[in-house]
Amino acid sequence: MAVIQAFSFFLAAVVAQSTIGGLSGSHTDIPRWCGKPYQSGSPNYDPGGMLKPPTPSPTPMLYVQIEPRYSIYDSSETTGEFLVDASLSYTHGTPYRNATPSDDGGNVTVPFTVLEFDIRLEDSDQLLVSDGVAVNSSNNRLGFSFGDLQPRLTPYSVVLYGAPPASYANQSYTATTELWYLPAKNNGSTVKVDNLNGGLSVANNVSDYAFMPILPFGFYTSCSGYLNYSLANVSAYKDMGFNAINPVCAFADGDLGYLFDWMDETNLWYQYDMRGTFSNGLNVSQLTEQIPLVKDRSNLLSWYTADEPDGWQYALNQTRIAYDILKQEDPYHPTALVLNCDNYYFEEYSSGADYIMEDAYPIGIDPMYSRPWNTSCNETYGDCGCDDCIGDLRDVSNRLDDFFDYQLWLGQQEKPLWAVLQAFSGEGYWSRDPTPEETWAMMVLSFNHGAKGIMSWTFPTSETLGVAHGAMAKVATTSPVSTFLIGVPKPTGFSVPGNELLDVAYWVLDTQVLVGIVNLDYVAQNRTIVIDLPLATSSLVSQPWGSVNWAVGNGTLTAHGLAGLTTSFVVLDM
Ligand SMILES: *[C@@H]1O[C@H](CO)[C@@H](O)[C@H](O)[C@H]1NC(C)=O
Ligand SMILES: *[C@@H]1O[C@H](CO)[C@@H](O)[C@H](O)[C@H]1NC(C)=O
Ligand SMILES: *[C@@H]1O[C@H](CO)[C@@H](O)[C@H](O)[C@H]1NC(C)=O
Ligand SMILES: *[C@@H]1O[C@H](CO)[C@@H](O)[C@H](O)[C@H]1NC(C)=O
Ligand SMILES: *[C@@H]1O[C@H](CO)[C@@H](O)[C@H](O)[C@H]1NC(C)=O
Ligand SMILES: *[C@@H]1O[C@H](CO)[C@@H](O)[C@H](O)[C@H]1NC(C)=O
Ligand SMILES: *[C@@H]1O[C@H](CO)[C@@H](O)[C@H](O)[C@H]1NC(C)=O
Ligand SMILES: *[C@@H]1O[C@H](CO)[C@@H](O)[C@H](O)[C@H]1NC(C)=O
Ligand SMILES: *[C@@H]1O[C@H](CO)[C@@H](O)[C@H](O)[C@H]1NC(C)=O
Ligand SMILES: *[C@@H]1O[C@H](CO)[C@@H](O)[C@H](O)[C@H]1NC(C)=O
Ligand SMILES: *[C@@H]1O[C@H](CO)[C@@H](O)[C@H](O)[C@H]1NC(C)=O
Ligand SMILES: CC(=O)N[C@H]1CO[C@H](CO)[C@@H](O)[C@@H]1O
Repeated sequence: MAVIQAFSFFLAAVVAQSTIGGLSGSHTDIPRWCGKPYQSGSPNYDPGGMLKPPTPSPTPMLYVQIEPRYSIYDSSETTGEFLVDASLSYTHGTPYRNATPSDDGGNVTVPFTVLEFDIRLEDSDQLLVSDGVAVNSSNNRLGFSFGDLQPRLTPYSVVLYGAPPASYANQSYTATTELWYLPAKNNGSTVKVDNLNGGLSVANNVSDYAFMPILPFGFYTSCSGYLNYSLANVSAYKDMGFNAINPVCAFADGDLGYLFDWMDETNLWYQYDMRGTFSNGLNVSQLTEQIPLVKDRSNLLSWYTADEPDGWQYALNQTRIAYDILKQEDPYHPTALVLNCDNYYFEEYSSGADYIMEDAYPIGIDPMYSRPWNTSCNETYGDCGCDDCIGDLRDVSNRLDDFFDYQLWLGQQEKPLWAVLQAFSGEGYWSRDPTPEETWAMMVLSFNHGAKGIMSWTFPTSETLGVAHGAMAKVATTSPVSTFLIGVPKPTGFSVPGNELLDVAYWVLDTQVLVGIVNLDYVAQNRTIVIDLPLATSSLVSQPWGSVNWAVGNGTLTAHGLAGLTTSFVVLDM
């Protein structure tokens, strides 16, 4: 995180010796962040590790993918779902011909518009689903029953065999995935990732082990400067509106059981932070020691392994090694990490996470010139505190967009993204704190660009920023807003012609739509602003966030003037 980055000169040298392997070989002795030399006088060179969009093929391919709706199921559940994609893609998949022999002897061809398939357990060949989906459709939900499937602590391998319907069809497609069907627990917690909508679903003693969807919202929080004092401090944090926390301490730091007991007692969901202990180089003995101390606690939300592994240039396999150990020792919880770099070995580092966090901190930086190190910053050189940033609120949404693009380029099933927002300043890079208005703008931008959780750096922050975060947390984690944010796969963003500084996105659920609006202009506009929604709408239901005097027409939102940095969430009937 930021605080550690200040010491990156000292530590990078240590890291270089102990853990770097295979990274741009001969430059490992130069202090670097995100692979870029940042000390004045260091030579400039290509840091490597940069993803580029794949070259499109001239004709579309059929890209068939399958994954379970939830990262895990347990034996308290009798039915599950698979998500099946049959997308036409110019970058991934296998050859597709939009013609398939007809059933009528095979001489005549008909268009290939439906993919029929069986989904089976690989080992036993047991049939789970037999169905079909339209070619070029995605996120199709296919229900199935667990029947007499044995719950177990290892995943089942699942395979999909697909083809056009006709019996003479000569095109075929396969896709594989893993299905976890675990014995239900009656202690601790069980947490699953919703692979369709991106939220988490949690079960523990408070819910009587029933799964409840949550949108996690909170802070990385100091243990020695706040959490270790009292249960009252933990309750006070929760009462501010937060449902989640990342205490920046671990059992390896001392006997902190009482502190985790307090969070269990208040039902505050924690990311268990092993930034300093998940791996000493590639020695994982501290990781394996900590797992049994934490895995059966009632508010364990997730395992947090690497803090900015890309910034530190940890060994490329380090996050995945920890991930595999965690899955084996505790399949009941997801694993997360935060990436600090814009585009540095994204695939390798993110392979160790079930959801990926980004921490672009744009407020008060000089994106062109590194004040702490007296160098310029560009794509290959320098550390300006926010990698490849423009020093604008949109650095946050750009980073989320980039991480979604990288996953698309890699042909991966999308992992949820969370935003780590700036609630601090200093360390030479950041000349000031964000204001509350900038904070809310970064939050709505994050949601508008698909973030499914917020975990800001760091608490205690200023009283003003603590209150600002709590105010949004109360709205974003409760209905109606949370119902949309984690009840829909991804918001649809669109631009408003003539108002390029408006960031607008919407989420449709049944007969209502949530619209998120951010005015990125710092200056008030004294003119009529009309947002044309690409949907028919009838009336305003509520404005859970903001106080814009919106007039609602059929498919339009109209405001006579907007204050600088206005943010608003409105719910409309369709
Ligand atoms: C991980 O990478 C390091 C450095 O590249 C290498 O020495 C080590 O053998 C790798 N470990 C595994 C388990 O692949
Ligand atoms: C980036 O900055 C370094 C150091 O000033 C310089 O050598 C290099 O040419 C610059 N690269 C680009 C792409 O501007
Ligand atoms: C298919 O074509 C072959 C050769 O042209 C022909 O002999 C056969 O009768 C045709 N079958 C049908 C069902 O039209
Ligand atoms: C496939 O669907 C996408 C959008 O979902 C659309 O943009 C594209 O044109 C479709 N491709 C074909 C070949 O129909
Ligand atoms: C599949 O069948 C079509 C029509 O009968 C034929 O043109 C095509 O070459 C065949 N493709 C393969 C891969 O056999
Ligand atoms: C929690 O339950 C699991 C099995 O359901 C059991 O293996 C484990 O020992 C229990 N842990 C505690 C701390 O009771
Ligand atoms: C919390 O930790 C700090 C730093 O280690 C220590 O000074 C303080 O006494 C601790 N507070 C309590 C109540 O344990
Ligand atoms: C849940 O269990 C924790 C201990 O793990 C306990 O502190 C808490 O009071 C329990 N909550 C309820 C509602 O039973
Ligand atoms: C791994 O680290 C632990 C301390 O965390 C140390 O006791 C142990 O000797 C190390 N193992 C190896 C093989 O270096
Ligand atoms: C905004 O515009 C209206 C009409 O053009 C004008 O009457 C009003 O004084 C303006 N307000 C500000 C704050 O400029
Ligand atoms: C709203 O607009 C849509 C077209 O955008 C139209 O189809 C619909 O009939 C309109 N509804 C009303 C109530 O005017
Ligand atoms: C919000 C809150 O209760 N903060 C308290 C945390 O603990 C310290 C030390 O006891 C108090 O000074 C804070 O007021």
